[in-house]
Amino acid sequence: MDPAVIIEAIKKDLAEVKAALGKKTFEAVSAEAQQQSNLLNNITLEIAITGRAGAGKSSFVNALRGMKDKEKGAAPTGVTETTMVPQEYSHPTFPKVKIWDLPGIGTNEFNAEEYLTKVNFKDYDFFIIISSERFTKDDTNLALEIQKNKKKFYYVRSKVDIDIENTWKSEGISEEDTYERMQSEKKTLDIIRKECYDKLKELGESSPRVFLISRWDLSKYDFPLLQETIEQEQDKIKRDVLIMCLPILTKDSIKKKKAAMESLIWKNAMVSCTVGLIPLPFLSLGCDIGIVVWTMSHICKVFGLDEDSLNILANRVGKPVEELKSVIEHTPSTGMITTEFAVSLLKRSVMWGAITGAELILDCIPVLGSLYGGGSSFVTTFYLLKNFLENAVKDAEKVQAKAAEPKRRK
Ligand SMILES: Nc1nc2c(ncn2[C@@H]2O[C@H](COP(=O)(O)OP(=O)(O)OP(=O)(O)O)[C@@H](O)[C@H]2O)c(=O)[nH]1
Ligand SMILES: [Mg+2]
Repeated sequence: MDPAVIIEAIKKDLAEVKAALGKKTFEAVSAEAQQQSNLLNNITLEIAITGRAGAGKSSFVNALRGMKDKEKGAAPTGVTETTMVPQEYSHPTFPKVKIWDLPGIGTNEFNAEEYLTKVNFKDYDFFIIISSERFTKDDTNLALEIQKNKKKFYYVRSKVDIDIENTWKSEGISEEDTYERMQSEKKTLDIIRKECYDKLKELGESSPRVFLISRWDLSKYDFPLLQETIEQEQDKIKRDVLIMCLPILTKDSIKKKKAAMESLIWKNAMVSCTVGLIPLPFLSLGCDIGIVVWTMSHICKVFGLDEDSLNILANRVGKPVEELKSVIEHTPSTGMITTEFAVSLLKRSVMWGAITGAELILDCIPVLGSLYGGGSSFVTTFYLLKNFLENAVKDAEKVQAKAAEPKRRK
């Protein structure tokens, strides 16, 4: 590539970093980055799933974790499998994120207040109230009580796939009539939405919000909107945790994950060039390789490219995991992201630091002058992580496209 073009691209990136840096001092950014990494490693997010018996709570927990109902470790589901005490299920790759399968409400044994006390409502960040039919007084009483306790809740209407199928059958719309099916589906969803809205109004909700879902496909209906709404209503750090751990269901999820990671990588690149710095042999740069390794592994998990996430996705879409892995071009498997691997990438990335030159760096971001090598270590580390992220995004898109392909006929 033409060096002038490269220099322009670097200038643009550095200008973006400079804008993000704003008036913050380097110490402040460093503290922020460390705090962010610590929080991401340690923050807990407790999601409570509640609703009447049989509403689909346990099934929803399994869907969120990308699991089948009968799989080992899945929440037991079905008519005889009533959950009697809160059951905790960890997110498969971010274990500090917990999904709680709460006992069914409306058993007449407890009122809403007693129910919330019994399930230790203070422990949860927000509640999802599921119903597979009409919402009832039990649901709205519970919502009112949750609100009184200054927590957020979301009404979810489950099993809409059944309503849609039933309408197709009753209207005699065959599988071949795709257009008719689509129209009918839309009509059914509108009817359910209105029914839920009217019922909740009647029960005293002033401006009800209901999200329509099917446990069998979270990419359909209102689940992506529910995801988006919950994210918007969390504080910054919990929003980041949600963005990182929630499944990739739309192109938008990848975009959001990328933006969250972009804000993390430049900070981590800065920190890695100051804290616990070890000058690397044969490289005229110093950086804390541990931070670089952690950031790359984190990127893999966030984009579902680690072994566990790939297995879960393969399981969900019923394809061999090897088929999904076959389209990954750049991102190594998590076990391969070691210090040696990071050093080998740094060696390749070192040209960025060299091309940039101290003058250009200092011209763009003077504060970097205090770093090892007058900022060239930062540029090297930043470009390594930036490339890693760009590649992870491309790989994640390919994996999602592969997962979405119709299954091959045997
Ligand atoms: N078609 C369809 N079936 C669902 C959906 N969600 C749940 N089910 C089915 O509904 C039944 C009850 O689901 P569960 O998840 O066990 O319900 P629950 O709310 O946990 O029930 P309890 O623990 O007894 O209160 C199961 O047979 C599920 O397979 C859905 O979105 N679509
Ligand atoms: Mg259950």
